[in-house]
Formats: sequence, C-alpha cells, structure tokens
Amino acid sequence: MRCFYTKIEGVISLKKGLFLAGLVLFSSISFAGVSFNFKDKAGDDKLTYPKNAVFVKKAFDLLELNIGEDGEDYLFTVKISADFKNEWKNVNGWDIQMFDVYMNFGTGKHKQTIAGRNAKLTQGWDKVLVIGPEDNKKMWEREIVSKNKDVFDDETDGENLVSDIMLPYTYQLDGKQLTVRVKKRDLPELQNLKSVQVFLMGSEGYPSQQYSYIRNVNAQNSEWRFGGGSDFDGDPNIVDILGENDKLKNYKSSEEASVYPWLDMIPVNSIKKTK
Ligand SMILES: [Ca+2]
Ligand SMILES: [Ca+2]
Repeated sequence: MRCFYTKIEGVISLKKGLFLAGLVLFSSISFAGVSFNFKDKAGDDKLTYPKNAVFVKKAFDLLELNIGEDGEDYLFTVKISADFKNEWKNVNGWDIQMFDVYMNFGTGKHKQTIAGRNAKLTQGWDKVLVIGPEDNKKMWEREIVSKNKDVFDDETDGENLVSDIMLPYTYQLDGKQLTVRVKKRDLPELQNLKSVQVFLMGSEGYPSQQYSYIRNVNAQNSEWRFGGGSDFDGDPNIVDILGENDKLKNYKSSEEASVYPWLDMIPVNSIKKTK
C-alpha cells in the first residue's frame, strides 16, 4: 500500500484504490492515493537578498510543492532553485529558508497568516504546515504559541491561529528538495483539499518579539535583511509564493498604517486532473 507518492508534472491525480481495484473490493479512505503538484516559475524571487554570503543566489526562489503519501504519512516536498545547505548547523538540517504551506479544506476559517508574514489570504485557510529549520519544541513554544494568539493589521480583526498550525515530525533534504512528513491521522482533512498556498521566507533565529522566526524585509537590503519592502511594519516578509508575486506589493506600511496585502490561494481544480 506504499509508494503512491509520485511526482507528476502539472498534474493532480487522485488514484483512489486504482492499483488495488482488482484485488480488493473495498478501499479505506486512509489509503486513497493523494498526489498534488503545484509549480512556480523560476526567477521571480525579486527582492534583494541580504548581503551576507550565507544568502546564496536563488535560495529563495520557490519552484514546486508536491503533496503525496507513504503508508501512514503525508509527504510535503518543496523544491527551490538552489541546493539546501546548513552553515548554521540548525537542528532540522538547513539554514536560511522558512516555508508555510496553507491549506483550505472548504471553510477558509482564517484570513490572517502566521505572525510576521504580514499577509492575508483572500479565500482563507484551515490548516497551515510550518516548515522551519529550528528544533520543533523551540519553534512551537517560543515562536508559534506565544506569537499567534492575536494576529491583526489595521484593516482586519485579530485572529487566534494557534490551534490550526502544525509542524512536521521529520525532515529530509535532497539537493534542492526538502521533504517533510505529517501523520495522516493528524491531517485527515487533506482528502478535501480545495486550495493551497506556499510562502517562502528567510528564517531568523533571533526574530522580533511579535514575529515567528522570520527575517525582515526592509526598504534597502543590509547584511542580514532583505530589501525591496518597507522599514515600517505593514509590508510582507515573504520572498516568493506559488503563482504571481505581484499582490505582495499591495500593502500600506507607514508610521500611520499597517495594512497587509491580500494574496490568493491556488485552487486544486485549476490543475489538470487525470483519472
Ligand atoms: Ca519562483
Ligand atoms: Ca511565485
């Protein structure tokens, strides 16, 4: 029952029980073959990178998200344009990137995204998988729980996001790819996935008091900061997302106003479907 996980370019395939149809007459939902693939274009990582040499070229250019399964697990694979590396010797095995995978299962409960991303999702999301290089316990206690009980901007009410945030239980690196696992029992709603979005950001072991492990984007880049945003608090600290990045610029960020941009989820049914 393993290895339904396959990478198929530009294709979503729901292979529920297909391989087993001749052998068994029933198929448990937990064995339904799930395989989603979403591509992003190369080279749309337009912010200026921090100047320090650890921030290598193309390291924040998102290329792909795959969701598949293997036995009792769901697998999420993100692919970028540069090899992962670990100059900071982080526990989970890489250094400079951070990813959020937002999933909508038909409700779209939350509009605000995790603290410090400074962006909202128009269609809303129901669960988010946070993929960061820091030890899970530290990430959860220090960065997630304490900072996501009231996320707001000047336009949209505060939201408590904590109960819908999850972390993977294991991480595996392979060149430009990072694959993480979550238990199927912890994410049963994935069978109802309606839309998805991925944020690629810079990780930051010493973030601000309000922000979850994220590296700031300022007006100008510097040794440790991205450039191309704003020095105030209304601009998103996100380098690349699935699809067009244009809406990342639709923010208000000044001394008077912090209004985060509205970004779009990518519908699952926008992708070619096969039997
Ligand atoms: Ca890209
Ligand atoms: Ca993009």
